[in-house]
Amino acid sequence: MLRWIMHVDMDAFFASVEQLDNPSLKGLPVIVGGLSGRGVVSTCSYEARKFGVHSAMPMHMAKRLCPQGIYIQGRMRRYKEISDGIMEIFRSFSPLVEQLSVDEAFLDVTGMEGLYPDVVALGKAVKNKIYEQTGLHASVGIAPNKFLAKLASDLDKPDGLVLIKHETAAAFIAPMPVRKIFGIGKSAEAMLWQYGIDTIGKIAAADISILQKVFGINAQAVHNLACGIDNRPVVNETEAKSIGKEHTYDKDLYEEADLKKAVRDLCGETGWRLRKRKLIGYTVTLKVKFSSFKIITRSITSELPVAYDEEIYALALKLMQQVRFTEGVRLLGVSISHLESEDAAPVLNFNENEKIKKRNMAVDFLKNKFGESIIKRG
Ligand code: TTP
Ligand code: MG
Repeated sequence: MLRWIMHVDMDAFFASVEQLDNPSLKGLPVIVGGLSGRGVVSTCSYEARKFGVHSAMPMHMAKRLCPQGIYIQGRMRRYKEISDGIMEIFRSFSPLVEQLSVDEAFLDVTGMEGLYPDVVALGKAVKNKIYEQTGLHASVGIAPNKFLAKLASDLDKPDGLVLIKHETAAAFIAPMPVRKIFGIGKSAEAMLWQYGIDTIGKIAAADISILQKVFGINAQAVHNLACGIDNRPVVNETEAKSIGKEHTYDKDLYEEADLKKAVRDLCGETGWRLRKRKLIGYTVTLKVKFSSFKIITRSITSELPVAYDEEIYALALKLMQQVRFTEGVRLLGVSISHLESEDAAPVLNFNENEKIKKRNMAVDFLKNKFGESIIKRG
């Protein structure tokens, strides 16, 4: 049976949701992102892209390029809500769905084309169902594997549907620039150019020893991709749905200062575990077990992705304010959920804070090197 993988990616996702919720914005250049001083563009409608505006661009630059644009502060909670509905639709088509980010997923649809005239009809059915249930457009790529499917979904955006066939896959990608291979960035591209390699086809034809100079131990994997080969399976979300840390104290805690310090340490450990797995999260949960063994939990969902200790602690503090500490505390727990891959969620640059990032990176380095308990906040 031929393997078929589908990659679905929503078009101009955050901006399209804003246009959906406020139809008077349809057809207009809509720019979504952080509107504060150092905010950046999360995304923009295709109308705004004509002005050169794009994701990750500083907001002030976007305003210069497109002064007539409509600028909207991102509303992550709303996007998540719609995203959950879309993922549900995917699961109605295939039991094997791997969510990559808020607006994209892989579906393993092997064998399912039997229920439709062909795989393209299946792709159309997915697109139609998304549109009927949400009013939003998606682009679909269908191919023998993940790499090709993701590449395909991007080729005919917006509202696209591209099929890459097994027998023609390698020839189809051969003329494409090397940067189309996930993981090949500017520096690898420049090194490849030194060897006269500027297309995927030339990587496929290159000597493995040359590729080793550029990609080290990943040379074979890159070569495979260039040949259109990618055996990675689509994996269901068996991954932990939340990450966190809890601790039972030798003596019950009573003092506010002690409670805060304990929560702060738990946030540090949670953040570290999160970043070690290259994840970000949106929902922070605080668990408190009192002397009487009564347990309460409080959660808060952030509009912005959270990855750093300080960000987690700021939310945990808000949760502490919602709890009435009328007796001693035996146990505290902090966890974070609604997780996403750090790469798949470039939304981090909503409000990038370089200082916080650098400090966390330094702490993580030491913890990775010397173990988790090396650093606690003074
Ligand atoms: P993308 O799928 O990369 O972009 P998009 O859906 O807006 O546009 P298209 O797919 O049609 O090219 O990202 C999905 C959402 O993630 C996007 O709507 C906003 C958010 N995002 C950021 O916040 N920052 C970024 O740098 C990127 C690339 C996306
Ligand atoms: Mg998208």
